[in-house]
Amino acid sequence: MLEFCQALPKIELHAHLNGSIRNSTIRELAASKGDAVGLAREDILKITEDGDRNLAECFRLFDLIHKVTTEHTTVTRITREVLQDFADDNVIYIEIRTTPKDNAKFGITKQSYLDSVLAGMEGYIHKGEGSKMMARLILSIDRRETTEQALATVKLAAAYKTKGVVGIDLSGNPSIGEWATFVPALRKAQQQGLKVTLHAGEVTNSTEIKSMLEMQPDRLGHVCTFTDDELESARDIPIELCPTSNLRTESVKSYGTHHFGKIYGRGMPVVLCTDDSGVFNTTLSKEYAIVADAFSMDEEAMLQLASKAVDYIFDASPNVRTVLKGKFSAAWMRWN
Ligand code: 6MZ
Repeated sequence: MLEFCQALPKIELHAHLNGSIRNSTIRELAASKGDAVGLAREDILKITEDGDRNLAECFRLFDLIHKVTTEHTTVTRITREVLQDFADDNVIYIEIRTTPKDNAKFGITKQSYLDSVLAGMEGYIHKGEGSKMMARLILSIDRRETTEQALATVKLAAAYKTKGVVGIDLSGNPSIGEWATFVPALRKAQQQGLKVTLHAGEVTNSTEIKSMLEMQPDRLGHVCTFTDDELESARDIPIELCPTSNLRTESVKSYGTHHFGKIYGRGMPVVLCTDDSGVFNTTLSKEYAIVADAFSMDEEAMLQLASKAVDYIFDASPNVRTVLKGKFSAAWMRWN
């Protein structure tokens, strides 16, 4: 099944840039500047080892990774490498997401960070010409940020709509930050015609989930703690599910009990994603194979699942959808 999933054309809609960096690149960056930024050998091992880590540990790892991705050239390099890795895994369209960062010490502003990411995406932001994977960008608001910082990210996203930015994401440590802090920016994004996806229910917080659903986001990520009623209220919202991430961060107990089963079983819109392929040592093909195995799904069901994701992308261009649908039609022909 893994081989079949590798050959399958796939769409990735939930992948964080700094969580998707190759381990070899992290090691190389840390070796060249680890001491200067206070990154110890044990820290590098922690980032690159293949073990489970709970959510809190995970966010400590991201802070360590951010210590070595502080230069514009590095940001461009990791973007290029991450996209190459997804393309090599037969991903035909990706919406990569990242948090624009201000870092005065290194001469980085949110805008210059964004420009560096877009430089790494060069060649991938086409509308379907040629055979190369298409890529779009979602700008993340980190739950540590203030209302002003979140608004600054949305302002940037709106200004870069014609350059490949398609939406706004709310992410970061789910145990910190107040929903009310982010509402002005998220509403602004909706007013500006940007799509919105929210990390929802990574930890139990029914009040926040209710407010999130009232906002009518375009997609939701994770939804691990959603009750049956909450899932029913989210019935028409495409859900981004990341099985390995959820298992490794101890948000779900096993693949077999992953809420994919419930969501898919109810016929709700769902897309499989990697979340942080570097940190969790996974690929999108592996996520498909894991789900096929855990829920006894055959090749036809997996092809169907992969094809449906075209309907959930944020890029509104009919041409892009037509090209993607054409690639899935070709895959169906080959399979038959
Ligand atoms: C919530 C997550 C996440 O933005 O620096 N991030 N937020 N839940 C998760 N589940 C494990 N995984 C990653 O990529 C790293 C950032 O993405 C968010 C966190 O804010 C993390 O700092 P960028 O490219």
